[in-house]
Amino acid sequence: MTQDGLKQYALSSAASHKTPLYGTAIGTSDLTLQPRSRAILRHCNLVTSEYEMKWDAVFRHSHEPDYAAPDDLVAFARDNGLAFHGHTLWWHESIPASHRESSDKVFAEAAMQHLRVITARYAGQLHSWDVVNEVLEPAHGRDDGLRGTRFLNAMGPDYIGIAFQEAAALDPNATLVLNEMGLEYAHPEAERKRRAMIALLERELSRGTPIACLGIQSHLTAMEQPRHHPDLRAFLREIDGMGLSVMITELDVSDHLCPRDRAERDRVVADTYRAYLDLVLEESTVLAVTTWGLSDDRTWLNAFRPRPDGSPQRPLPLDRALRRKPAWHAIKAALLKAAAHRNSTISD
Ligand code: 9MR
Repeated sequence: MTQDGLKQYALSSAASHKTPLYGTAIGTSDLTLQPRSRAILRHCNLVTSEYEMKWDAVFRHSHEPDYAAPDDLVAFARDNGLAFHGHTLWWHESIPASHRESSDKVFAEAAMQHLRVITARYAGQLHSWDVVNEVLEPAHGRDDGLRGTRFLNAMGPDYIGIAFQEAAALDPNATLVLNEMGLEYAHPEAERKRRAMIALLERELSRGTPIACLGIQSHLTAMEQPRHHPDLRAFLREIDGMGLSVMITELDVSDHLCPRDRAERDRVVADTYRAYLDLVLEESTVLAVTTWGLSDDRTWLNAFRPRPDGSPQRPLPLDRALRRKPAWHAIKAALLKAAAHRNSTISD
């Protein structure tokens, strides 16, 4: 079957033209396994790097950077006509071991050097970059809601603006994304984070920081994520009103609170995908929907949030045999609904 023939049955065909791209996080091990790389090509029109592009990953083996893995990922996307989303330039959890104890000055210089070199290396080849990741943590007690990190300590609160200015100068065509976790939840801390995000974006945009898009990670939990979520809706309207697009950057649905029965679990997970995507796609200009893995054997959740009964999590669109689950159909339906809506709005 030709690639076009495959695409016609794929999520990426629901996600085309005026609709968001659909993608997955990948690693280089996915590229060499034939059924897996085939599934990626079949279902996606965007890919992102799950960890191999991060600062600590690039400096994993020595003081010299090694770009072999990100080079392979970017080449895979280019050779197969997929958009590539870079993840991520500055994240407090991906600092190389050699810089955990370095002075603020040395740290700031090294962080800037990493940002400049990797942005320049892939300039013109990426659809978008997560420039900074998880910069807010209201529980850390600052008035501006910023997370206390080495980046903040070494460079002060201007570090976010600096990162975006540098990235924009080196790769003017990439959409620059500020990526955040926990904006999508229903508890009071999430609302505090949403308020802090609005204030941060207003501050940065008013001083000309070239943020184009808000990345909403969207690691959801089935039976916890509310079907109706007026606070999230209001937040997304405010983001839209600021002229920012949205990317759903790390979507998955943990089933650790669901009953063991597989069919029931899959139904609840799919339902969570559908309600969430419908809401975000209704309120935002969504550039891409990315799931944090494509099939259930490639999820971080078994390690991070194991099910109490010990059975493996089923949080992604495909099962371990790469067969479509109800979640796949839920994503497809949400993307098609968004496409129909956008087309009717455009022709109005
Ligand atoms: O899923 C990623 C895992 O394989 C890596 O070991 C880990 C550390 O680099 O990062 C995980 O991805 C995280 C993402 O980069 C940022 N948001 C939370 C994700 C899950 O922890």
